Amino acid sequence: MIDVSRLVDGDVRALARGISLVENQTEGASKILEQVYSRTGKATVLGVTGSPGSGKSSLVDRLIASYRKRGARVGVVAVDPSSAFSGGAILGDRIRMQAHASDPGVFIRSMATRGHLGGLSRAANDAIDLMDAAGYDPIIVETVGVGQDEVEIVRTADCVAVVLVPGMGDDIQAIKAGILEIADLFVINKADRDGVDRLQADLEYMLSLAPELSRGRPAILRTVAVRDEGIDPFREAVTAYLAGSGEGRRLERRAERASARFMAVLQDKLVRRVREALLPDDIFRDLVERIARRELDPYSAVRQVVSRVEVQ
Ligand SMILES: Nc1nc2c(ncn2[C@@H]2O[C@H](COP(=O)(O)OP(=O)(O)OP(=O)(O)O)[C@@H](O)[C@H]2O)c(=O)[nH]1
Ligand SMILES: [Mg+2]
Repeated sequence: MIDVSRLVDGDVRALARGISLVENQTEGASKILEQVYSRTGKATVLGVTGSPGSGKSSLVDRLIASYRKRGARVGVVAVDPSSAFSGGAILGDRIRMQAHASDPGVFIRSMATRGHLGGLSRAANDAIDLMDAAGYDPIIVETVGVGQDEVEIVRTADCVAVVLVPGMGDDIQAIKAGILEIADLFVINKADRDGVDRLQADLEYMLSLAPELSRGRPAILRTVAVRDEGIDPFREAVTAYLAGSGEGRRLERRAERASARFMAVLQDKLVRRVREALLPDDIFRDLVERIARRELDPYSAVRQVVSRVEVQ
């Protein structure tokens, strides 16, 4: 267990330990969240997503500096895509954001996408809550914009920034599926490269085709993260979005997040309870083997188990 009052007082070690506990789903992790939850909800959660290598971590690093200049304490959850493509982003994140490692006003946590029994989204949201309770605001969440889990994590952030880079050809087509819908603002990073105007024009055209976006058209910004260009405007666009989107939109997002969190915890707990009560390891293995041998289908197997579950 950890000392929750120390975590709430901003003790960095208590926070780090708390996050490890919720990440590993250890006994007592849910107790911590039960105790801190009423103190959460104060921080603005900013989601930063986009293709692998688009410069998300570099942007987050510069954003941290921009927020720090204004005295904010910044929390970061960087979800490691664990892909061969990006070659170990945790290391990348560390290097990219290293400048802030010794700053007590910055708390950075990298999370691997693999090995999350209770779900990556649940773990990331728990970490956000703990940072929130510890007084960090804003909390920036970096995930790659591919994969259901990753998109799920940022989807319910208070503001979602989608990072694009010029010169990736069909990239904008790939981005179309799912990502366009969740963007509250677009950031064209690596604007030092050729093709920026073309990308912006493509994006604007695509947005013009989108069926009426209930929340208005997302702003499009240009940045060169490695040269610290366009970062303050990025931060200001986030603030403007939050101010302009109104309380109603914020509450709507938060209701979505609450619903997703409730369902994730419910699923997790129910599956555990059912496994404990009705499916000890040997029976579970036996069922799985029969399903693998096609002697039993998974639907019938679940129906049999569920029929033995009493609700109430
Ligand atoms: N030319 C140029 N390179 C950039 C810019 N921003 C980032 N980069 C470079 O792009 C590479 C990837 O940057 P990251 O910040 O790690 O990108 P990322 O999106 O976090 O990557 P993953 O987390 O692995 O998906 C690095 O080599 C950066 O130095 C930019 O504005 N211009
Ligand atoms: Mg990164």
